[in-house]
Amino acid sequence: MKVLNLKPTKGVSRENFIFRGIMELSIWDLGGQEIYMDRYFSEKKRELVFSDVMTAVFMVDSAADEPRLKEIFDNFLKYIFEFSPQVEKVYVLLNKTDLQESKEDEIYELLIAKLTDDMKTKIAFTPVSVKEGSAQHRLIEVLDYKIQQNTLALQKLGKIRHMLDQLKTITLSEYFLFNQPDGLIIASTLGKIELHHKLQFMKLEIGTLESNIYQIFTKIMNLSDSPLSPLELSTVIYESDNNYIIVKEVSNGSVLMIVTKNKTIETFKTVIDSLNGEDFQNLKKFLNKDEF
Ligand SMILES: Nc1nc2c(ncn2[C@@H]2O[C@H](COP(=O)(O)OP(=O)(O)OP(=O)(O)O)[C@@H](O)[C@H]2O)c(=O)[nH]1
Ligand SMILES: [Mg+2]
Repeated sequence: MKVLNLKPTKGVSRENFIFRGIMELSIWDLGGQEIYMDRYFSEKKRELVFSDVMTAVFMVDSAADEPRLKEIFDNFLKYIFEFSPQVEKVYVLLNKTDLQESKEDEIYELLIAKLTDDMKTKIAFTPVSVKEGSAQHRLIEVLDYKIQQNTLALQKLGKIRHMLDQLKTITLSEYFLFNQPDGLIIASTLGKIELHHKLQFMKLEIGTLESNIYQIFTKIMNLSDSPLSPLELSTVIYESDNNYIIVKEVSNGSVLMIVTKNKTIETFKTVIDSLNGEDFQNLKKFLNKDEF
C-alpha cells in the first residue's frame, strides 16, 4: 500500500470490501478537515453518519496540534453511542509513532480526561504507525475479532475449512487459501497461521512469457487445425527438493496454494486430479457464489 502523500479525504468516502474473503465491510472514512467535520457532525447529518456502525475507529495524528481534538473526540463518542448503541468498543489509533514529534502519551491523557469509568472501559487505545505497518495490523486484529462475532462469516469459514480438509485427505497435501484484495489468508489445512506480509505475488501475471507462449500455441493449433481459444494463466507449479508447490486461482478474489508432502509422481497426480475433481469444483462454486 502506498502510504506517503495520500490525498485528504473529502467529506465521507465510502468503500465496500470483503475482508479475508468472508466478511463484507462497508467502510465509511470520515475526512478530518474542519469543513467536513462540521458537516457530518451537524444535526442534519449526524444520525445518518453514525447509525448502524459495527466497528468504530478513531484515528489521531499524534504529531499534530489540533486544538479542537478533545471536543471532536467527545462528539465522536457521543454520536457513536447515541446512534449505534450496539457498538461495544471504540478503537482509538494514536498514529505516526514513527515520528520523533509524536506525542501519543500526551494525546492519550487528553482524550481520556473527564471520561466516566464506564466510558473508559469502552475505549481501546493503541499507538500505531501506518508507515511502519502497525496500524494495518491493529485493524486486521480488530476485524478478526469481528469475524469471531459474525455468524455468517464463521459459517462460510467453516464450510471452506471443511472443503480444504477434504482435499487434504485425498491428496495428503497442505492447502492454503488466500484472499487477493487484502493478501490475507482465508483458511488453511494447518489451522490459523499468520503471515505478516502482503502476498502480491499471488496475482498470476507473467507478461512477456505469456505472449511468447500464446504465439507458439497459436501456431501449433493452426498447424493441427485445432480450435484456438484465449490462454489464461491459472496454475503455477514450483518445486523444491522434496515438494511440489502448486498455486492456482480459484475465483477472481482467491488463490489456492498447495504444498505436497513429498515429490512422488503419484502425489503430483492426485493433486492435479483433485484440481479437476468435484471437491475443487465445489470450493470454486462456493467462493464464486455471491452470498451477501
Ligand atoms: N510519518 C508518518 N506519516 C504518516 C503516517 N500515516 C499517515 N502519514 C502521512 O500523513 C499524511 C496524511 O495522511 P492521511 O491518511 O491522508 O490522513 P487522514 O487522517 O486520512 O486525513 P484526512 O483525509 O484529511 O482526514 C499523508 O501524507 C501520509 O503519508 C504515519 O504513520 N507516519
Ligand atoms: Mg483520509
